[in-house]
Order: sequence, then structure tokens, then C-alpha cells
Amino acid sequence: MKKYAAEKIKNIGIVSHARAGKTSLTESLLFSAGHLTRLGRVDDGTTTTDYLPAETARKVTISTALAPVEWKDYKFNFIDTPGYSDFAGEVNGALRVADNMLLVVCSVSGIEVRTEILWDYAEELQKPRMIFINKLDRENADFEQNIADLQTQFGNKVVPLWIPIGKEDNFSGVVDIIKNKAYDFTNGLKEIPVPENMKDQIEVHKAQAMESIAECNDELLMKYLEGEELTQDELMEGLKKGIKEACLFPVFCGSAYKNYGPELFLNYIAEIIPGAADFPPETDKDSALVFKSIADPFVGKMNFIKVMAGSLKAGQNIYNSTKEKEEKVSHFMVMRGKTSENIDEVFAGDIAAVSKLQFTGTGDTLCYKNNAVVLEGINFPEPVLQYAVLSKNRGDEDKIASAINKILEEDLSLRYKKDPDTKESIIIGMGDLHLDIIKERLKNTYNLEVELKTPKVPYKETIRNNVKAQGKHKKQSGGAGQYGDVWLTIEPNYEEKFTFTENVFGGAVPKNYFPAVEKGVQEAMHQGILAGYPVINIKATLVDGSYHPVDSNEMSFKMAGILAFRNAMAKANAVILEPVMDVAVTVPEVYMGDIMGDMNGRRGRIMGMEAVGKNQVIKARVPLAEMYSYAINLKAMTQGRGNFTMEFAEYEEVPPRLSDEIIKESKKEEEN
Ligand SMILES: Nc1nc2c(ncn2[C@@H]2O[C@H](COP(=O)(O)OP(=O)(O)O)[C@@H](O)[C@H]2O)c(=O)[nH]1
Ligand SMILES: [Mg+2]
Repeated sequence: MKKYAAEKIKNIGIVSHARAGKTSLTESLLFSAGHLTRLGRVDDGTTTTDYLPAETARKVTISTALAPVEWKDYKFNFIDTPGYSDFAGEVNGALRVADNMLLVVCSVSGIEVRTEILWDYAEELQKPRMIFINKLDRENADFEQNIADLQTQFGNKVVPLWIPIGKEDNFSGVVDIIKNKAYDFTNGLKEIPVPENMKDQIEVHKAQAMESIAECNDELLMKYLEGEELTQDELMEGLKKGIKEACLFPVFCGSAYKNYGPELFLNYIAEIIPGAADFPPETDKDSALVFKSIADPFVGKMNFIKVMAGSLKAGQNIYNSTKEKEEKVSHFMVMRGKTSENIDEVFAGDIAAVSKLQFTGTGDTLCYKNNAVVLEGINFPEPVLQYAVLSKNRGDEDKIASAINKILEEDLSLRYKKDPDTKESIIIGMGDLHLDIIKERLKNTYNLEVELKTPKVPYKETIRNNVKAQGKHKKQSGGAGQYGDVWLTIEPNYEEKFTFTENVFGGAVPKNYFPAVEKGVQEAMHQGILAGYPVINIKATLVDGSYHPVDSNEMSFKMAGILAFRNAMAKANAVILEPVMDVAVTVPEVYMGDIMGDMNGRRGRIMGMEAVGKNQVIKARVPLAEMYSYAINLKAMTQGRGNFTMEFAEYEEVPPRLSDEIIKESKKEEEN
């Protein structure tokens, strides 16, 4: 592939609600530019960018893929992203490096939840964006309704540049309302006369477009307000500037499936969409940001990069400034779906891939050591759906852990940890689809079968009363005897997990046995007497005891400590504690009532709420036991508009009924 200057490179992240047609549109753009000999189909698993086995099997995109298009003397780097919110991290990575966002809207479905969320995200980033209304060939496609909805939702700076000719099955071309030209798509791209019967419709849209364009440009606005017509050149220039400044959002349309529109669309991208050189560089030091990584035993390890300034040349001296490690690069690659072409150097504004790096992961900066810089990384949403990972086959546990650790290298929306209390391996992902795919990958790629189950709650036990009890360990069966005898007081200690002191008079227990007694108490605390959970918040004091000059030893006093603790706990009004979380739920206001009602059902206490932008944030204290399915329930309650965070707050006593249940459950487990 030839070298392109930043002025000729345009990076475009394609995003939408799932199934609006991103992958199909990407395919038809590649096809229209002559990069493909036939137009692949998502449903046949033959597209360029849905190439992973998990993608062709499900017919959905789960991983960002690159689709560079060479058009005239330009290079457009299209980035096809997944639509499901489970893979929002992939989208964030793509939008971190794409100067433009192309939002695809299905004409039949119109604005969907992810359409809104993605728009809001782009708004936050002040990212230039354009809209492609797709599937105009389908029954019930309604372009005018789409425009009305988009303008209601996102404002009158959403400006249709094309108006479709014909509807549904008869959709055949478009009219450019600014240049007043018409095109037919049915037999390749062909210019045709503007249909007479569309003149009124065109006039209405053109008047609106003129007003919107003028509003984004002071000079044009003056002229416009004085009642002068804006010329076509002025409109085009105003449009270009408005798009770059994320003030105007042009709308294009067509049918990816029929390949109606993409070729013309490429011309407009060349003409009016800002290029890599139109934005101020983040740095002046040669550097690139890794925005996606693949770690697959078959593909190998691969990192996708965008060069932010200068250039990076293959060689021994590439420096990962984030990890502070040197990397060897034998060559870079231009990727198109899964096919690649090797190159030696990548220049500012361009996107490429690099394989076999040792230390490098997503979000890292690659540069040169003698002129290093660390670029801003990528914002990944915190995953919230957790399961315990259980191996279906005994003995696979270590292999599962190492396979998941491999996957973690590429997937920054995934967490994996061992729960120190329950000893379970916990995986945390973005949603069921995400974790389902991980599970499938473990099976298909690593031949490891796992089951995902609701994690065990790490309950604890503690006491409510101050008590004193004895523990006596005595054995005299031939040979050397064993003798240890202690009196212990235990009391609740809300500040700390455990403290141990002694208050022994007159050497009733010799000093050198104190540590053994403490050890015994600590050991006994690993398993409470109610249901076997660890005991916390205890202050224990050794107050008295007795010893035997010959038979006493450390072991015996440790045993005495264990017995004393158990005896004491039995009398101390022991209770079961559960972890309670600080939860913050962010939802549009209309869902507030539902969220609060649902929180009651989860034994949650509302702690407060506040308005943040157009959303409400509800803060609540909720037992962890009630939160394991919340990611799924919240999605269902809000159609995916809500999200939440949670972190550990404190341990609280479980209500009596639940306590009985937990105790019963533990007895059952003991019997098994
Ligand atoms: N009729 C029609 N179907 C389309 C069009 N574009 C995509 N599709 C279909 O819509 C479904 C989802 O398309 P896909 O490209 O995977 O959407 P994505 O999830 O946004 O990548 C597939 O079955 C496509 O064949 C279109 O323009 N017209
Ligand atoms: Mg797709």
C-alpha cells in the first residue's frame, strides 16, 4: 500500500446499535472501492470485518476490525465496531483514535438505545460525526420520519444532505439537496436528472440546511439574516467547517445490503469529512497509541496502533513508555479484516498493526526512548456482572486460570480474581453475551470447559456479647501427656478484625505459651460456630488458666485456645454478617421509581440521589447477595439505558430469617 500524508488520511469509527448494518456498510464500502471481488454477507459469515469464528458463528461483531479504503488519492481507515453494550470498551478504543464517528441508523428501527448512548458519548468527546440511515430498501423504512426523530432528539444541526428517491423496494437513488444533483444506484452509480416531483421536498430540506449551516458560521449567519441566499460554495465550505467543529452532523442514506449509496458516500467523505491533519496533534513526539489488542493462540499476539505524531519505523528500538520496556518490531502491518500487508514505517494519522510484542497491551504508548511521551489511554467501562468459574473437569483449574489470564491481555473489560474468603475464582464481565463468548473461547481455543455460577457470598460471623469461657486440653494416655488450660474473655471489637491481649496474674499461664494461645484463637476464628464462616471483629483477652510442669507444651495451649474460643463464642450471641455494597445507579429520570422499588426488594437502603446531566444517580446500600444479578436486571428494567457501580462498604448482620437459612444450608453442605 502506498504512503499517505496525514492530509489524505481520514479515520472513521463506525458505530451503532447492534444490527443497524455497520459490518454490512463496511463491506459495501470496501467493495465499492474495488478492494473486494464480491460483496460478503453477515448472514453467510463472509464479510471482511466479522472474521473471527465467534463472529461468523453468531453473525455479530464482537471485536473491532479495520477496513482501510483507498479512494482517489485518499486513505479512509474505517473501524467496524461491535454494537452490543457488552463490547462498549471496543467502541471506546475505536473512538479514541478515530477523528470521526459514523453513526449508522436502521431506517426501520430508527433511534435505538445505543444510538442515544453513542451520541451522548460523542458529544462528551466533542467528536465530529455523521449519520448513515441504512436499510432504506426494507419494508417500513421511513426516511422523513427518521430525520424528524433525529432532529427532535439531537437538534436541528442534524442535516440531511441526501434525500432518497423511491421507497422500500423501489428505493433507487438519492438527490443531493445542496448541489441539486440526483444519482441512481440501481446499475452502478449514475447521475440522473433531479426528479420533478421531489422539488418541494428538496426545497424544504435545503432551506433547513441553509439555516443550520448559517447558525454554525458567523459570517454566513450575517449574510443569511440579511436575507441573502447562500451560494453552493458557501454552503459546502460552511458545512465542512461545521462538521469539523462538531457543530453540524450531515446525514447520508442508502442500503448497505444492496450496495446502494456507498460509492457516492466515499466521494462525500473525501470532500467534506475532516482528515487526520485537521486536528491539533496530541504531542509533537513520534508516538503511537495501542487501541486494541488480540491475543489468540491461532492469530498470535497483535496490537493495533494509531500513530499520533511523526512516525514509527520498524526496528530494535521501539519503546513502550507506559510499561517502560523496549520492544523489537520486525515490521508493521496494514490490516484489512484478517488479511495483512507488511510495511516498514507508519506515519502520523495512520492506523496499523504490529505483532509479537512482548510487553505491550491496549492503552499503551509506543515511541522512542530518547524522546519518550505517554499518551492518554483509553477509557474502559468497569465490568459489573460476576460469576464463579468452575471447571467441568477436575485438574483443569490451573490451565483455566492461565487461559483467562491470556484473554485478559486483550480484553480490558474483563476481570479475574480469586476470592480469598470463598476461594472461588471470580470472573467479571460486561454482560451475559460477553461472558458467554469467553466461555466459548475457553472451549474452542483452549479446550477447557467451564461452568459459570452465581458466586458464594463471603459471609462472616461475629459476636454481640462479652463473655468468658474456659478451654482445657488434657490427654494422659501412656507416654508424655498434654496439658493446657486457659480462660478467655471475648468481646465485640467494631474497629478491628482481631486483637489479642493478656491479663494473666501470677504466672497462671507461663508467658512463653501466650503466642500459642493467640494462634489457637486465630485458628478457631477461621470457622465460626454458626455456619463455619470466618469470625471477625473480636477482641480476645487471656485472663487465667493453669499449667502442668511436665505435660504442658505449645501444642496443648494452642488446643486450649481453640477450645476456649469455641466455648466462648457459643455463649456470646453469635451472628452472621454479610457484605453490604455502596451502589450508585445512573438512569434517566423516568426509571427512578422502578429502580427505587426494585432496591426495596433487594433489601437496599436508599442513601440519596442527585441529578447529573439528564440522568439521576441513586445511591444505595445493598447486600452483595442481592446484587449478583443486578447487571442483567438493570439492563432489562431500563432497556440498557442504566448503569451502575458498586464497591464494598461494610459488613452488616443478616436478618434472622436469612441467618436461619444460611445455617441450614451449611449443615446440609456438611452432610454431603
Ligand atoms: N435489507 C437490508 N438488510 C441489511 C442492510 N444492511 C444490513 N442488513 C442486514 O441486517 C443484519 C445486521 O447487519 P450487520 O451488518 O451485521 O449489522 P451490525 O450489527 O451493525 O454490524 C444482517 O442480517 C444484514 O444482512 C440493508 O441495507 N438492507
Ligand atoms: Mg457488525
